[in-house]
Amino acid sequence: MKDDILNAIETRLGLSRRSFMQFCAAMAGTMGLPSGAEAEIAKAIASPKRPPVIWLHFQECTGCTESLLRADHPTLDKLILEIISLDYHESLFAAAGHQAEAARKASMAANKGKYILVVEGAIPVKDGGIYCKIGGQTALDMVKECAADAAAVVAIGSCASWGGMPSTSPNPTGSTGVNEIIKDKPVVTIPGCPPNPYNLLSTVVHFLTFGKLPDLDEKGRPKFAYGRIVHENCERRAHFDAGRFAQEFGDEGHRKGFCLYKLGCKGPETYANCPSILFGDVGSGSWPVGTGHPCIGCTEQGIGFQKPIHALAEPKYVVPPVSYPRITEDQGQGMTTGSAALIAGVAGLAAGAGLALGRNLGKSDDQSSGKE
Ligand code: FSX
Ligand code: SF4
Ligand code: F3S
Repeated sequence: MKDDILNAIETRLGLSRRSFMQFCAAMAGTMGLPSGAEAEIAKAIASPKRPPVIWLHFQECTGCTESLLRADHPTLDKLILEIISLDYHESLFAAAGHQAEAARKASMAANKGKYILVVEGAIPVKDGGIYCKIGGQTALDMVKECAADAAAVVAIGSCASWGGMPSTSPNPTGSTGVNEIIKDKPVVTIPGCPPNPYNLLSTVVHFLTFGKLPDLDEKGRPKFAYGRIVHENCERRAHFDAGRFAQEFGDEGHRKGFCLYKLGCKGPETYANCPSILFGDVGSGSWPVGTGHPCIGCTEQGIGFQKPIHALAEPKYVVPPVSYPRITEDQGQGMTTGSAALIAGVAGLAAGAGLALGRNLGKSDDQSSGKE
């Protein structure tokens, strides 16, 4: 890149050239773009043009915004002030009441067809949407009004994507996601409770760089982030394949970092890139399974906040083996199922084979809990 552009970036973002190019490379990597794309991304971010963003809050806990505020390189405040123009955001606004609503309306009028609408939180539709109002307007009306002239609509978090926590059964307010309401334009969904901030940053940067949204799946999720199940990239996967499971919290298997499938891990039925990009910039292990808790499927409609946390997952396409081989077999000791059957066959003692098989299965369970 030209020196003058990099100099301008250093001044504007307060980032060294090296950190800036590292950030661009990280964004390109998150989106799975080919090498060289980081230069395109750098050029787009360097442009002084900043897309206006209107950010709405409905039924939620503000965890989406909080997790974004904890993002680093560059921090959200730099992103807000220098890469996008955040024209309306209830948690970060200094303005309040009528002033804030006037700023939203003014930005929408001045940037008709050009602004990005970000929605955080579910929208209650029962009883005409009366269960969530801002400035006297229902969330239902506000999202329709703001989406009408938006260039792109992004539903951030599981609440805005498909109802999330507020839609948990019996869903008394009829909470639902943005794409159930806005049907005339694509809605990008970035589920997660909270979602990984890099998936939003990457989506915005993709829009800035290429002038279009990234490839989406049938639920509106960017394929670069939700194309694989958690289980595929989990650091405990080798334990799953070898049949080594934690049986309960705090047991030996749990302390040894064995697979959490039997504690209800929903990684085998949940699409998300958590194990690949982690959270909070604090290094390896900084994601639910890395800290020893099963994935609860927070990104996945029908799993997170719907299935009991410790109920067993139904693996999408990874079926746990029915029996598990030992990693090493002790020479000349014990009896394998095969040899037991052979001996039993020779001696005509079918019942003996059944007994040996039972013992072996019991032993295998002990191994899986780390009680060997
Ligand atoms: Fe909270 Fe966001 Fe969860 Fe929902 O994240 S972290 S309840 S997805 O809308 O604020
Ligand atoms: Fe990881 Fe969970 Fe899969 Fe086990 S079941 S390998 S802990 S994602
Ligand atoms: Fe959520 Fe599971 Fe990732 S609980 S944060 S989808 S590991």
